[in-house]
Amino acid sequence: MRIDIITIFPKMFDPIVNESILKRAQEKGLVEIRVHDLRDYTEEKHRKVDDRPFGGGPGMVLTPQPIVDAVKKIKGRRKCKVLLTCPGGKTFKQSQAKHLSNEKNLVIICGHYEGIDERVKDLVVDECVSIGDYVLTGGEIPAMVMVDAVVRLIPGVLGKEESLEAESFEQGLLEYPQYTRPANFRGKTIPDVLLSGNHEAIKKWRHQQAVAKTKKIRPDIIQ
Ligand code: 6GU
Repeated sequence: MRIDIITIFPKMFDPIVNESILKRAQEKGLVEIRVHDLRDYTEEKHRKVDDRPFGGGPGMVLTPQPIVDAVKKIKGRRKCKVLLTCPGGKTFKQSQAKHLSNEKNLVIICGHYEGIDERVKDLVVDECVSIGDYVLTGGEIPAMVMVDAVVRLIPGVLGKEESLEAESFEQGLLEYPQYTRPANFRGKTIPDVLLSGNHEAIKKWRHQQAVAKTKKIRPDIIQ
């Protein structure tokens, strides 16, 4: 998969995209992530990429020219799915991450300021995506969230140590509680069943725990 990110803060991506599992996925050739500075695409002589909103109001709006030209140039002849981060978009979910992990080419535009010229959406954007019901200063962190969620689902990215099975949201359940050594940590012990060696009983207990936890914390995701 190739992922192109268009942003006015390209440096923000370095520590995320070039570390840990995302770094390894790129080294393995499973994904290529390219970060583009929006200012490199503006025709404005002072590299400006924003302007005041028509009709008045606070803040600045990203102008259409640099974004539309960046997307067209980056896509070239490739077929790409183009996403725009915006707080008013549809909420990003595990199911969308799964769908996106099957795409060959993704382009993510990071929104900013009070917003982005609406015409960009009609001209080059396939989908507007939000990561939740709160307001962030820009679309960079949402873009990183989406890249992380999508890339880890590409076959081969996670080793079997970091298996995709039985994880939160996969079966409409949160994950069961995990414990490791020591069995007694400062007087706090672990459930006996985990020491029983009875794999059936452990499986059953974990499922019960996952259901109880989901009902309590996230009744909305129970299938
Ligand atoms: Cl995609 N952008 C901004 N600015 N804030 C957000 C968001 C996106 N998703 C949740 N909050």
